[in-house]
Amino acid sequence: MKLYFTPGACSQAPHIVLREAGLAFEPVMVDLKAKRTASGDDYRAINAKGGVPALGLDTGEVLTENAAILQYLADQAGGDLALPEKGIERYRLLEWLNYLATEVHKGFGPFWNPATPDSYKEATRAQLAGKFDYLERAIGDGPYLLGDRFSVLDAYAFTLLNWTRIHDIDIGRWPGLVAYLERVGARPAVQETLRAEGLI
Ligand SMILES: N[C@@H](CCC(=O)N[C@@H](CS)C(=O)NCC(=O)O)C(=O)O
Repeated sequence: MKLYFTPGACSQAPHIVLREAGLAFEPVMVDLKAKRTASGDDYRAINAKGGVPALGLDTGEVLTENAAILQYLADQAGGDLALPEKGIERYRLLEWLNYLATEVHKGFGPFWNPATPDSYKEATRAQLAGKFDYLERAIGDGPYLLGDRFSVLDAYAFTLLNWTRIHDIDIGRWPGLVAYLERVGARPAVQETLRAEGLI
C-alpha cells in the first residue's frame, strides 16, 4: 500500500493506524499547494480531488476519504483494531467516525481558507468549543474514545485535536482532552508517526 500524506494534515490519522497495525506501506509525501508528490508526480492524477489522504492499494486502486480509508485499514489490521463485526458496537464506531469527519474535521474548514474573515474564525472557534465539550464528556477517563480499546477513532481525534495548536484555540480549557492527547500521543506508533512526519 502507499499512503499519500502531508505532515500534520488529516492524513496523519491513517498514518497512525498503519503504524499501529504494523501493516506494510510506503509513505509518499504530497505538497498540497503544488499538488505534487515528493518525486514530482502530478498528485491530481493519483487523486483527482487533490486532497490527502489517499491510499494506493496493491490492486492499483486508490481509496480516498478518511472515513473510508480508516474502515479499510481497520479491516486489514484485524485484531483489536478491527471493526466490530455486528451489533451496536459496530454502528457506535461508525457513528463516531461520521461525527469526527463531518462535525469536527470539517468544523475546522474555515481556518484553512485564506478568505475567511477574522470574525468568522472567531465564530468557528465558538462552534468547535461546543464539539470539544461534547468530546470531553464522551471520552471521560477513557482511556480511549470507545473506552478501553484504542481504535481508528483515536487516531483521527488525536490528529484533529492537535490542530487547536495552530488555530489559536486554547485546548487547556478542556483538561480531559489535554490528558487524552497525552495518552494517545505517548503510544509508540503515534510517536513513530510524528517522527516520520518530521513533527517531533
Ligand atoms: N473529505 C476528505 C477531506 C480531506 C481533507 O480535508 N484534506 C485536506 C488536508 S487535512 C486537504 O488535502 N486539503 C487540500 C485540498 O483539498 O486541496 C476526507 O475526509 O478525507
